[in-house]
Amino acid sequence: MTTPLQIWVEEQAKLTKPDKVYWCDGSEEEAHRLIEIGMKEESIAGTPIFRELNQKTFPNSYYHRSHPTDVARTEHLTFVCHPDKETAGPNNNWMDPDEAKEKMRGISDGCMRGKTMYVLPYMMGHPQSPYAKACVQLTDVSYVAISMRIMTRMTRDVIDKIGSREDFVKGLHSVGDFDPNKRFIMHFPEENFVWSVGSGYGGNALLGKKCFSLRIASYLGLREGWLAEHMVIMGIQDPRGDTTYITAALPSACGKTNLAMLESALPGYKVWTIGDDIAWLNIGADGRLWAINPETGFFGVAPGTSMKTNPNMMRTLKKGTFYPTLFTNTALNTDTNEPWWEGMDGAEPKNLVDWQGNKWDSSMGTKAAQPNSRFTASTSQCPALSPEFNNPKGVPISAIIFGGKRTQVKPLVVEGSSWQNSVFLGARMGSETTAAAIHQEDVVRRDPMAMLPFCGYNMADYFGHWFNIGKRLKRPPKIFSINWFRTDDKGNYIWPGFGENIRVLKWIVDRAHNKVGAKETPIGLMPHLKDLDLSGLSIKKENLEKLFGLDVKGWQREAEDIKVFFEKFGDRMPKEIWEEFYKMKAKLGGS
Ligand code: SAT
Ligand code: MN
Repeated sequence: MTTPLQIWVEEQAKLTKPDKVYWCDGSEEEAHRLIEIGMKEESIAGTPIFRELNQKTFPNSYYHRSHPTDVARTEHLTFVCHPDKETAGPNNNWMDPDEAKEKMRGISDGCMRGKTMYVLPYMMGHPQSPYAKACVQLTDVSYVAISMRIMTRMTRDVIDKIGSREDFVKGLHSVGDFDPNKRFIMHFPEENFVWSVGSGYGGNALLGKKCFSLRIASYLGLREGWLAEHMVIMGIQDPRGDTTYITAALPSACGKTNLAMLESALPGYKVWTIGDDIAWLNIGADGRLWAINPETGFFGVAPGTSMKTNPNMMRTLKKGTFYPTLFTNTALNTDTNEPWWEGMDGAEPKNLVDWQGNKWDSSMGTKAAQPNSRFTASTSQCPALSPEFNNPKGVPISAIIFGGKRTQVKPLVVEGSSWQNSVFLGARMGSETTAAAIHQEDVVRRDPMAMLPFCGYNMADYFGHWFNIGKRLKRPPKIFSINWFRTDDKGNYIWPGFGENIRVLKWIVDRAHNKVGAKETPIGLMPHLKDLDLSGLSIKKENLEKLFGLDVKGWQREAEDIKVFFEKFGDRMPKEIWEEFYKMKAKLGGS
């Protein structure tokens, strides 16, 4: 009997016209075969898809160079195609679904000619989890097939699981000819379908990640009563041995991976990693919020990663198991055949080529590694991986953190005073832009809950959904905002960050367990300095003021910017958001 899955694959093959259709089984043997093909048969702009790295120091690692125009997410080419524009909201690009499909059919006709179509059956979430979803992605490049094998649970069992069902999650991906004018990432939330052409870059091409697990899943969550969030999931073990689970949302390239596997600077504390990018949050029978990580890999920013900033990630990258590790658009040390990037430990190697293969040294004033160069590695290789990682139920969440990169105005940590105030606290977040997407860098943009590029529907409804979830929780987590990125007058970071962030996490955990008090301020609850363990740090008094004080003038300006953003949502914005906004504004005083 022909199944809906087989029919769908045949239809896509008829349109894209590959030479071969190959159904992946996710095995180790297959991964080796595809890497061989990527080293010998497939290429991008004349460069083989994979090149073997030093197998002694970086076992089972391979190097990949993307097309030079294809190095980050392209938000301006990303569309969410609900039948009506209002459902997509001002936070998304929108196209009518029929028009979008027509356009994509034109671009996709024959786009896999001369290539193999890989059929990738995969699960997002543990197969035994009630929250897991069965998915199939088609792609025409081995890099994406191998990346998906690292990032998801890819097995043939998924095909049996789908059986004769039609409601599996569908992804059609082709790199096309990398022409940026024919590059689109189209989402069809009503059909659980993503159609992406023209880019091989992570967030545009690994369709289980941002496209499904956030944009499409957030809309599923709205209809089914759960949340798909851009969040780290981690356990914090205290000196007594008790572990408290928290999640943390930060925009792309703001340190989520470093946070997720932080090595504690405070004795007796230990962090357990569950995820570094995506959390699916469901309300458990006990009325608590429970989190699973639907992914099985890390797709993290390489520059700045070192034994000092993220020792667990460096260990993960060098672990070498039957999952390959990939390095994309880093520089290469041509003496040792190792990947290299700015901020790596040790002196600058003598013989380097940059991410485009040109001879490079730092006197040239350019970057050797593309600023958004990435590693792709299996979570199973992480020494801090939580024993709960594969628990199909997930872990119960006691605190949620919203963060962003703000060199000015925002203090180190603030707590929401109620669920309503906390949703507003998440909604008002802003962050300076990074290299993770193609746009001007280092400008502040509002990025509520770090979901601006990932919420698959109108964000006004998303805030409403957060309020509704709160009403159903019997034991809601406490909610905080953090900012590790304040700078002094010379532009140097004030807060030491990385392993020292445990000091703030400790306060958050203590608050979650009602062990310490907090003081009320116009923007929320802030710590009494005596409750924060700052022992051994030397932070100047004026800088402590920046981290823990309230810049009233700065916040009055901030309020104006927040208002302009909120107004975009018109009448659809929940009234609770405006209530909290005007409460804050009144407390801040001024005009
Ligand atoms: O490109 S990804 O979306 O996968 C990574 C990121 O930007 O967070
Ligand atoms: Mn991310």
